[in-house]
Amino acid sequence: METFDVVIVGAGFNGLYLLHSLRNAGFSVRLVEAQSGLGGVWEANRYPGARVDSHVPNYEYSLEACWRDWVWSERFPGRDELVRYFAHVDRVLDLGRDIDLDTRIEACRFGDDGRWRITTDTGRGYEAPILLMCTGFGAKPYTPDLPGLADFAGTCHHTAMWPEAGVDLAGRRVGIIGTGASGVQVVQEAAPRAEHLVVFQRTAVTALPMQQRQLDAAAQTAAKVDYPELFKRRNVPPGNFCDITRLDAGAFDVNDAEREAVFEAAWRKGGFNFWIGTFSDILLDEAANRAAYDFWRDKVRARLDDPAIADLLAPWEPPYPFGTKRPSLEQGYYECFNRPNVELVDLRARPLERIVANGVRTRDATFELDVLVLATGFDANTGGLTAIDIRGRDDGSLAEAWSSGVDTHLGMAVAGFPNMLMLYGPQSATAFCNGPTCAEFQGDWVTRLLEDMRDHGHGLVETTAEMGRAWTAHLAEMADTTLFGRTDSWYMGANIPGKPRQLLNYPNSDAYREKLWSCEAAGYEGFMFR
Ligand code: N01
Repeated sequence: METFDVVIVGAGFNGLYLLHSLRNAGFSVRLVEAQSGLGGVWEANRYPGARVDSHVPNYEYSLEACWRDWVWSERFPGRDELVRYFAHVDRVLDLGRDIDLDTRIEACRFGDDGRWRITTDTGRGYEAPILLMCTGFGAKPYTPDLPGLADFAGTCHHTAMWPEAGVDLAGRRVGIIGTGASGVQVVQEAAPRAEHLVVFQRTAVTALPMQQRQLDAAAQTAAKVDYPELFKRRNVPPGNFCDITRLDAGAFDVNDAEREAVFEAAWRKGGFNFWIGTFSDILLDEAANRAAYDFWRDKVRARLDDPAIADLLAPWEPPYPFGTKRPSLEQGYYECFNRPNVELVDLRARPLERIVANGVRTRDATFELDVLVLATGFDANTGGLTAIDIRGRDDGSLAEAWSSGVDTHLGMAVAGFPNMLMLYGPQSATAFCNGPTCAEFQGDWVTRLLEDMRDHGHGLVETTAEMGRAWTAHLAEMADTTLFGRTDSWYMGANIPGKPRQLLNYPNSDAYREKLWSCEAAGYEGFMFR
């Protein structure tokens, strides 16, 4: 076994930042990654149209070495550009020498000697006192148990397991199951290419206009004088974007005309502005939420030619409180349904009965397909962690510990699993925080914690079951006091049959960061050291 101070699992934003930061702090570190390249979900999600939903310059590291010579071509960069960004980060921070790619971790076992032993599918093994899990929120794609799926004779892929060589959609009969962010993006690519496209929708997505645009390199370079200040803003309330702020007022603290004007301005800015950049109570108060939904609905319906299709894509009554499923960003998604070659199937009225060799059979029809795309999402937050056989004290399994629900302290530590910390993990701010922002403040926090342990000669850090229960109760209260608890979303674990229903992401990144900082200021409250 190769020995290090720290083993990091996963080469996305979190793992790479930690590698850089811990190496600078003098620790010996090895980062292990199952895929052949860096970038985590960006390496894996190579389906047509894959693109980030956070605009430049939010979705990148604040390290000057990384942004100084990097120029983006679009306001919302596509997947290939993001992969190139990770290669750039690798180069400027010289990360690769401490990374093992193509190495899937199969098991991590904590021994009585206070060290983790890590085994992989290549036969390579690692040993370290500290294990940092940076598997991200979307490491485990979810394929529903669709009857007959194995019988399909055409080409079938999950969006997160798309073949590197791509799939030719031109002139073919394409079916897409799922209308979350991945589904929306594939629909936009498939509609103009396919001979016929069938979109199987179970729940309407409340997609927001991306307002994509090309970026001018000279203007971007000039804007960099402000980057240090902008990046500081990501850590100042409200929110974690450097340039999205919301009003310190509720939707009904203003008159109708003022409310419309605020909604309209956010709509025009695009991206997440309409989700998190209007009034303070949109995700808390039913009436405020309904006002946002109605504005969204009317905007979308105006773009659709057929009122029957509009009833399915933008129903008069909200299918769930607006914004409690993560809004996808779209570029012409709704107009795709005005095309003669695109058909929308409402799976609630026409349930899917079986996948057959030549297509998809619903209660009333068979849709003949050459290509079937499964845009059915992820076993989010926990799936990437429980897929690894992680064993803590007394050989206790993490998957078993979480079988009836997740308990963590601050979304970072689990009782019974000493010296293991999770970044961007379940019950932390995760998907309610811009990825790189969270990677940096959690990564800095972990680095300071490990330095503190080293300074005090501690070899062991762990939390208690009591702290885990308290954090879970705190999140349950947040689910109740916001509108999130009402929706069957992956935020709630509710997209996976049988998964315990609980709020898995802390829905306020400012409050979450404060919790981390106050824990640290109180001598790492809730953690025990030896
Ligand atoms: O997955 P999802 P996703 N029969 O879980 C449907 C990030 N992301 O990959 O809503 C029929 O959102 C399911 O239907 P329903 C982003 O954070 C970001 O699209 O459960 N349908 C839903 O429509 C995002 O939120 C970007 O009724 C079934 C869809 O599949 C997250 O990843 C791009 C079904 C799953 O939607 C996940 O997005 C892509 C079944 N049995 C992803 N099971 C960007 O940055 C599931 N569905 C832009």
